[in-house]
Amino acid sequence: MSERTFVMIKPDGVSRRLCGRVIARYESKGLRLAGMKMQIVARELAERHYAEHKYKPFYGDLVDFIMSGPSIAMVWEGPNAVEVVRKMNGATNSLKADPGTIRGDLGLSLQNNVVHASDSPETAQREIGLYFTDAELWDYPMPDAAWLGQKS
Ligand code: 3AN
Repeated sequence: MSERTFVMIKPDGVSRRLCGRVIARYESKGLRLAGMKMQIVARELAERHYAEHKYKPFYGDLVDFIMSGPSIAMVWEGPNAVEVVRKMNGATNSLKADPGTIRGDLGLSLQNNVVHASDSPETAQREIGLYFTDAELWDYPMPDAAWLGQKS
């Protein structure tokens, strides 16, 4: 069954000009891009996004970092999209992320770890709702979907 997940290319990924490479990985995997938006995240949105980390020591730095420059919010769709994207992104700490993952190949930092992705379908729903309206998400045919094992 198709699933949607929320993904963000963080300010470090944008400023290091890694957007194309990150997006190409998800596309090549066979996921469908359902929505995309570039912005400097407002403080209120950043705080809502990272509410679960509110009492962690790194919360302030995390919120400041995510607002430090433009980021790209995206919704990717496909079978098991949440788990698939988490695996492709690799471990939170880029220093420990396996080679072959986005963080393992493109990062060296714990905080500046290039991408964010939802950690469960429930989180995905919440995060998609924070960044996108229904009208900003798109459904369209994928001619190669059968080859990729997807219905459409
Ligand atoms: P993930 O992004 O892999 O889901 P989370 O949700 O545990 O990781 O953490 C959210 C973000 O907070 C991470 N992407 C990272 O930028 C930052 N972070 C997590 N743990 C730490 C830490 N111990 N020190 C500094 N920043 C951290």
